[in-house]
Amino acid sequence: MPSPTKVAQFLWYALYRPTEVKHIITYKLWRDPLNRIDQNPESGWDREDMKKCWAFLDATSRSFAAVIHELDGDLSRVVAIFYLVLRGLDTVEDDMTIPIERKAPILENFYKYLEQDGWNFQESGPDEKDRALLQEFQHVVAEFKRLDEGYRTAISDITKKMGQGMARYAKIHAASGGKFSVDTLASFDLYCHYVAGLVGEGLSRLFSASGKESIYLGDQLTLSNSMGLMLQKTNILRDFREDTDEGRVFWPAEIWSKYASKPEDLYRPENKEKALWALSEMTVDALAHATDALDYLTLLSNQSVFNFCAIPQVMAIATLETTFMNYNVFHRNVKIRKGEAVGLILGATNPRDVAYIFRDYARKIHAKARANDPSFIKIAVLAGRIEQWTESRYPSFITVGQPIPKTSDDWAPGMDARIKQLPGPSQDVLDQKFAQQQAAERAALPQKMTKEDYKFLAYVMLGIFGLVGGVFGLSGLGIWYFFGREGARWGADKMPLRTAVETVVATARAVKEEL
Ligand code: D61
Ligand code: MG
Repeated sequence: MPSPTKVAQFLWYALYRPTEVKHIITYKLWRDPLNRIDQNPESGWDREDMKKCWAFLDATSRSFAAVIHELDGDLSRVVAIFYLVLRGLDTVEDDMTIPIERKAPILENFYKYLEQDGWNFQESGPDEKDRALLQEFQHVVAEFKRLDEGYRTAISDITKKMGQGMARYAKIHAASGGKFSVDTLASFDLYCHYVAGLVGEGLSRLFSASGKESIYLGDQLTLSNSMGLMLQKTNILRDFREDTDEGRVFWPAEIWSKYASKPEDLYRPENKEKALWALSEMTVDALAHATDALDYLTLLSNQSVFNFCAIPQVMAIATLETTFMNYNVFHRNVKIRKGEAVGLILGATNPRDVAYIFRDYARKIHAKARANDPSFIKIAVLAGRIEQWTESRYPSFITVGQPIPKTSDDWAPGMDARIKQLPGPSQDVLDQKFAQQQAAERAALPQKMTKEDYKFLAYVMLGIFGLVGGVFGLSGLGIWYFFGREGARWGADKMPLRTAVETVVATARAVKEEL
């Protein structure tokens, strides 16, 4: 039974965010998962080791477990193992109780432990949240060994590279006296490449190896890297307070040192505006990967892989929007609302809708930017870049279910003015159009004479005959009158017509001679 305060809170939520509450209800009642591991014969659900691994996945991953469960075929199991291997590695990296002399070699050799039957690790600090995973890591090793060779090499390669990168940064951190390790933006990119960009690279290789995605996806290193960087940079931005409280600073010094002499100074109320400008710079740095992420998503063809990749990305951009210009980031954990998250899960199903989600959040970020923010122009440019990406691939003047305007000639009043700027139709198209017009006109003519038409024709003919008959009749009457009757008057008898003519001619001659 939910408590009265919970019920009241929910009613309040329903009143102020009805769409989000609708999403929660839709999600709970109607959304069927694409796949369920307990119904997927390739999930390894029937093996003890794998059952343990599935339990570890749910225990260690708050955000990725659900989407990994829904991957098609063997991918759910392969990606779950990949996740657990790297989560184990990361648990060593994050553990501040392990001295660097011990930590660095464990990180560097971690990929070798994947080949050692029964390997596990008992030295995690007591407060390490995922220490149980390392304590029983032999189950992950056992399942890793059951994977096909193609999968194993991808996971092993990535674990090796990530371990080396983590060791390198852990050493820098230790040498700095345990304060921070990332100075420049370039170094920040490299750190994020090691811990998250490589995950993107590994996942792309696993997708290719599964045959469910193009074999070329595994070679898309830049785009895969950006997928990871967008997620990792958003996490680092959001977790500023939590991380600094634990004595680790992931924000690059190049950013925070412009606004404070030590990161903790950003908490102080008198530095509020400076803190927000530092946050803006972090937002710019993360948002710069957004269009790469959109590009990556357009390359995918499997629905379960798409959901798996797209959902974390839309969560990230939504997080960037909630944290932007939000001073709470410096005091507590800022999270997106549940209804918002659920709405994103329901909506992120295809590249076009994901692009629209990105565009809408980019607009909100842009709208929140202040003109006195040193990053103001950069924010505007990045928002514009997302806007342009979306508009050029999914033009707003093309409507689903309508014919696609191809030439300036397809424009009609009420349509988008940009259609007028399309190239004009070719001569062939014009000729074809003309022929069509003619055919249409011909087809529009009446095919049979009606009664009315015959009546009209009859009147016209009657008129013509009447006229012609009248002319002939009158001429005949004239001739008869002049020659017939006059002749009779001139002579004794009725004069024949020929004599009449001869008489006229003779008379004319006589007159001429007379003159
Ligand atoms: C598509 C789909 C998911 C993707 C992707 C592409 C590209 C990259 C990533 C996921 C990885 C993004 C990592 C973002 C979260 N950051 C962390 O968890 C930090 O640890 C980084 C090192 C371990 C990475 C383990 C991992 C994470 C997600 C995965 C995965 C492996 C394998 C498959 C799928 C997703 C962060 O952890 C803090 C924490 O312990 O909570 C840290 O230590 O900085
Ligand atoms: Mg870590």
